[in-house]
Amino acid sequence: EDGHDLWLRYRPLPAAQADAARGHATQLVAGTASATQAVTRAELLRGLGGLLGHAPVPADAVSRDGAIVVGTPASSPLVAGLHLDLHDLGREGYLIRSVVLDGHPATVIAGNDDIGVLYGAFGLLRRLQTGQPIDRLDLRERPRVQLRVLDHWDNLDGSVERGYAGASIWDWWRLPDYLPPRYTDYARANASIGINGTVLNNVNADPLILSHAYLEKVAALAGVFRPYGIRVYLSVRFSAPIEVGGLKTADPLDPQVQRWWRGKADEIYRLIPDFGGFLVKANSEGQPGPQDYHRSHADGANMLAAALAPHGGVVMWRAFVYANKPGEDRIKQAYGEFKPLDGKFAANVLLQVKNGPLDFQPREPFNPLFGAMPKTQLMMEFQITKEYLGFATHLVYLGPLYQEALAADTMEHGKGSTVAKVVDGTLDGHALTGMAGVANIGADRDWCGSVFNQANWYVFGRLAWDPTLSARAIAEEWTRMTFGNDEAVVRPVVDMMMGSREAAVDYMTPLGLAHLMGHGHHYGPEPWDASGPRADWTPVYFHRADKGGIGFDRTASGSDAVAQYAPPVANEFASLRQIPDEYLLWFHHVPWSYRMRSGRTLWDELVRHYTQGVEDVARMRETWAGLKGHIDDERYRQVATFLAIQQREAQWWRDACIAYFQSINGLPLPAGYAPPAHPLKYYQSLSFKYVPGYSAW
Ligand code: BDP
Repeated sequence: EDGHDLWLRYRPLPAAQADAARGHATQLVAGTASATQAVTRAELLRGLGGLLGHAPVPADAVSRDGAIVVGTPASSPLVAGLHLDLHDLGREGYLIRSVVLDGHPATVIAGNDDIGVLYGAFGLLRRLQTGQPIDRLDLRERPRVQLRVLDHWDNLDGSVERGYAGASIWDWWRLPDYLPPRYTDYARANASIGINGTVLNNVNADPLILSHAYLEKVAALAGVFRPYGIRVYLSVRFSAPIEVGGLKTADPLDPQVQRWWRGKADEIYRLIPDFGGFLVKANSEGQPGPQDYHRSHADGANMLAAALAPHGGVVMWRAFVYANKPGEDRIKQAYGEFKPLDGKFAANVLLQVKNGPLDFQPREPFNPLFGAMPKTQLMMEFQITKEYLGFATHLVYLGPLYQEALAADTMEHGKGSTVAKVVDGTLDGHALTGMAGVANIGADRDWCGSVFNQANWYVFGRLAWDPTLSARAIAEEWTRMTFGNDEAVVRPVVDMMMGSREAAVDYMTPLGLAHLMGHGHHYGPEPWDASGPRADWTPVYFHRADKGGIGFDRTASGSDAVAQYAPPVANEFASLRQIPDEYLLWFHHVPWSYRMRSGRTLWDELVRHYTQGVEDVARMRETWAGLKGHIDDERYRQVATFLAIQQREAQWWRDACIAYFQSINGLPLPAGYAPPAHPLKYYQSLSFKYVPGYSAW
């Protein structure tokens, strides 16, 4: 049990359940005319064989009770003969129904297209894996979001930006010739949760990816992924016409530049007819972009979109921009840049917006661009890799973070105008919709650096399929698929997962604090850091602690970032009486003696939260220790070890932050709270070269 099988382990079900299900999986009537049909059939044989002890017998017709019949009306006369109502399922939806065929009870998995049927096969397997019966079924499913995409921040040298699970899984050296099974397993895993796109390379893009030699490698990967309904996309560098094309400019209004991109798109589509499109980070953190030529983001995006449009490709243009403007609140800048461009983007452009206005912090309010650009197709960008949440080792289930962002109410058209409805296009009637997650996948045996990190890949996919699903329900699904259906395991593990994100917020950045982590590497606490090169990369810029108080005044008396939200939201955030505690210091600078709802002072409350975070991790450890014997040794020990690391580092976060804030406010700790283990100097002396040096002093 090294985690390699992810949630597709297909270990034998308990005898009673397997016995009950076997009668409903006696035969498998499934075509192999297309590659997708073939992998669907193979997955069902593999999954049912594993779960039930023996696989159903492949057959051409239903000759006994309990057959599973799989296909589309076009691929299967049996399915066609059932005259199922498939019209509202789209291309990717599916139906699973218990029917009677030729006098025999059977189960049909049907869709309008092979890919919907594959999703249905995974849906049926998931039911079994999660301990549910497979008789008397009548399920209909279709994705609510069109583009469900992983963004790999993988570099062509094999490293992964913000990757904590080993090197890149793309072996550019041996591509396009060698295609190890791992690529297929990657595609299976993604298809099992409905992911239908992958951006192979880092947003800080190397222009070389657009060279013909690399495009052939990309085409080989696309060939592996195609049967699983996954399209490939590439991050492109805006200045590629210069670097790869030898032109003197990358000005989007220059006809030569436009021609170059059109030619490049044609070349790509000759190699990859179903290529997805481009992801672009432009004029952001030093990347080139249209503004280098005094053109707008829309000019840049639309020029690329025009090159892709004849082939059906899209541009995912990132809204993560913040120029180095001293004095201007960093979190306001993307809105300032993009809001005026609402309605100016071509039909095949999506604006890819991070969930919060800063940068994937443990907690942020929702990004005010959601709800502010009704004439633009906004797609969500979440981070799955835990850049700001403890890298590989900390157990932080991101479901609650995603759900919080998706459920946030923009109030754009009154109550119920949730971010989820912006993302699924229903709020403003957009057809082209998307959700991206920055992948946490690497070459480690377990793909994600820890077993629990796999849950974050899983929950991202499930929420991209349906942003209204609950984080808890998905955690339970994943737990059952990953650790089995032993109720003594499921409940405690799910509870532990569900509490884990709040624990991390508490020991890192409670009450609306953000960006207190170490410079560059983003690991561990450095709230004191005020070093260059940019003020808005430093913790002191964000927490603004001084003798008088702490927090960033973003009300009208400060940066007025609240004004970027619809009035009811702005009013709530601006009001000290109304603002939820969890966003307090994000929007307000308040005195240390400020009286919180709890009756405690802000300082006491802050200390309480930091301490709570550490205690919660201690409890997670106890929970896990209680599962010893219920979980195989290998995975048990890895998680136990990682939780011990997490507890030590939660303590480090708490102590370093408390020691620092205390050095500023000079206040005593509230009664009953232990002082930091070391003086502030100790925490400040820790270095981070290659690995965290907290034990080095
Ligand atoms: C930041 C990461 C940086 C990314 C950037 C981005 O630290 O590595 O390049 O986001 O999203 O969070 O472009």
